[in-house]
Amino acid sequence: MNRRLFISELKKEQLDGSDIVGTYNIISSVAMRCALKGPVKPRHCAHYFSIEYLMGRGFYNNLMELGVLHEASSILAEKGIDINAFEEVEDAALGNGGLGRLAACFLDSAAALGLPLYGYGIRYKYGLFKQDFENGFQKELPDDWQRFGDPWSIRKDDESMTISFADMVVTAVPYDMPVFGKRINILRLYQAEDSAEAEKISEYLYPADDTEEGKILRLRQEYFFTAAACRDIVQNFVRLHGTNFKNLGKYNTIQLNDTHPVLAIAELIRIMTAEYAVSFKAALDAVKGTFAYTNHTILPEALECWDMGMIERILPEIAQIISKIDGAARIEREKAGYSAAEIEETAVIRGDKAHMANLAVYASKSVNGVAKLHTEIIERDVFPTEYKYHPEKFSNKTNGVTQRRWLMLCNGELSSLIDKTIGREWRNDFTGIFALKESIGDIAEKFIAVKGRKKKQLFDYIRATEGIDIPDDMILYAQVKRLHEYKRQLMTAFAILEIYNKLKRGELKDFQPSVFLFGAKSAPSYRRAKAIIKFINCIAEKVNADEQTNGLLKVVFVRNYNVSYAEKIVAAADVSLQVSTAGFEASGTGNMKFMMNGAVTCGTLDGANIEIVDYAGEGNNYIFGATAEEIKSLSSGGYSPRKIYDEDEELHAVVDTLIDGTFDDCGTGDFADLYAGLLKGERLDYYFVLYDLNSYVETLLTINEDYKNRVEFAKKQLSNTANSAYFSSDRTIKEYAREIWKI
Ligand code: 26Q
Repeated sequence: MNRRLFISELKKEQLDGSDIVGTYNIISSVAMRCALKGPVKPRHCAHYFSIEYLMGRGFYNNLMELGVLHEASSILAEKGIDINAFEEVEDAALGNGGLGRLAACFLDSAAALGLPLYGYGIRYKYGLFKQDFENGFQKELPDDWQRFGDPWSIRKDDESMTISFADMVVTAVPYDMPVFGKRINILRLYQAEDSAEAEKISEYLYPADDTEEGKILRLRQEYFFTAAACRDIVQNFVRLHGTNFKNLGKYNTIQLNDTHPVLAIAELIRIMTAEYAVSFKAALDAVKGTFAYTNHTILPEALECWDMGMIERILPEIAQIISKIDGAARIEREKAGYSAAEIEETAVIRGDKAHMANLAVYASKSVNGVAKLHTEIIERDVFPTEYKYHPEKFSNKTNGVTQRRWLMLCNGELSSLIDKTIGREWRNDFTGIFALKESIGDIAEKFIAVKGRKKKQLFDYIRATEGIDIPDDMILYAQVKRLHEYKRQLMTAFAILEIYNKLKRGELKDFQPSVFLFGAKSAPSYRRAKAIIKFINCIAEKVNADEQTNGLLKVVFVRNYNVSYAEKIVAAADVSLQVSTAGFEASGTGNMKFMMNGAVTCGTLDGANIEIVDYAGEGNNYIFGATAEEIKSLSSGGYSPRKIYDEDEELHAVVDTLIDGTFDDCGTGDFADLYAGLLKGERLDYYFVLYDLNSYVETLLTINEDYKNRVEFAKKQLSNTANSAYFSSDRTIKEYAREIWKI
């Protein structure tokens, strides 16, 4: 981008410091105007289909990528405006967690590396709800992100498309959001228009699907954006290469971000057969060379199945094509020697349900997991038969995160310390960060000062937004991620209570003052997750008010955790809590952000934690708890949480706070339900909270002890930063580009 042009254009504008939103829109559009002379879509490219994109604030990141953040900041300062004032403009949260944030990191890396990757998704009117607490309970408020304007998108009316359902026709209007880097890629988000009914399709992210109506809406969403995107890709292909669809996959890969966009497979076949007179067989072959599928979760409840009857009603042609794919797969597999049971297990249609993961696995040229352990699990346990017959289709692509947002942008202080130590080359090629290893001893003191500064900034912010006072010198343990039972925020809550009780009894001499910080949103209908939020808020209230201990122990659950909050937290944290039940967290990506910023991981051998420890060394991290193998064998019988509860007094006492009146769930019965999940009824303590609790507490206390030697601890932290190159999404994207997309 032409910086001089940007400066002169921006200087011409009337900037009014009292109108922050107006000024935000002016600066953003000047930057867009100056930047948008990007390359057109090339012949050969990859497409990313995702129902979520968690982009975070575009403003600072885009100005940084365009190389004009500094210039904008000076021009504003001349006019008396602090560039940080734009933090009041909230970010668009068109996603709810790891899967959506991964999509955003991938787009960033591809643009930075100059690789053509085009994102497709939905332009939701409302993003993920805004979270407030009311008496400690989560309350959901609509996120009307467009009220600040949307200066980083361009509406493309002339490229609108008509999408047909059996009972309605809607217009898909694209909004193009440029992604800046070495090249400019585009994230194309479709908005549904034409009628009130149509508009509902792009109104909410994850509409409640506990009713038939909700399910249908979700089905419409999935079809809506994938159908528009497929047509866009086909039109482009035909323009460049004609109608020889044999070559479709040679020039295009469509990467499916989990199963939500899998209807695209049937739709692409529909377009070729119905609109270009291709035979079903040829269309199926073309599709098989085009799609690639990434699995992000092994939780059975997240493996999508659609009622065939419902698809028939809403999308009759698609239902027919899915049936034909199912038939073709059965014949093909019989010929290939699959047993009858194997054919059934891998079938696209099982009973009266379309099994979206099976469809994806069958019709894709590539299937991948997102961390080493996760890929092993999907090969061995989730898709064993397909792996047996087509091992060549499967591969691992360990996730990564973009160091541009998650280190350079969010932690300027650490970034300049790195510059001073090893020069600036790591900014262009992140593998260069490894050179830091040689100087860890020399810069440990300076690192301690940087951490201190980032903590102070965060604690000031928390004081202002949450009204909670945290002393600057506390050790910061952070657990920030979606709220889910398998992530075991409840286990951290129990661990805090054990530590609190020990402090009260005077058992912890020389305990270093510590704060436990949580950030998480719960799905609105997920009762137990919401109960855990309330429980932790109760603990926070009690612990923070206790004058005997509150100089030593604090607990804070921040409201409305989002990408922008994460940027502040990962930079400040000392200890990254990654304590999922082994075998359940596909990868995790928060763990990588903390690592880059020099936090030690306190975690289980799960997801990418395993690889983090491989790279940064066990001695620089804190691993505890059952392994995935142990969990698997315990799950198949013989685990008795009741026995643990009966035999361990301290554990017994903290679990009992759920039912003994210590805390008040306002008559909802939520706490008793959490208790029942652990000790009563079926599937007792399904996530092994009680099993791992003791070793967790021990590990937290070891960390606390080790922290006393500040310099030694800082060296461990720095070793994590120095060894984090592998966890850059630049590395991940290069692997996708080379091995799957062939771009
Ligand atoms: C499924 C069926 C019906 C309705 C909703 C869903 C649904 C929605 C969202 C299922 C899953 C998701 C989101 C999954 C997700 O965020 N997974 C995370 O992906 C990250 C990126 O690969 C990993 O790092 C995390 O480990 C994984 O949990």
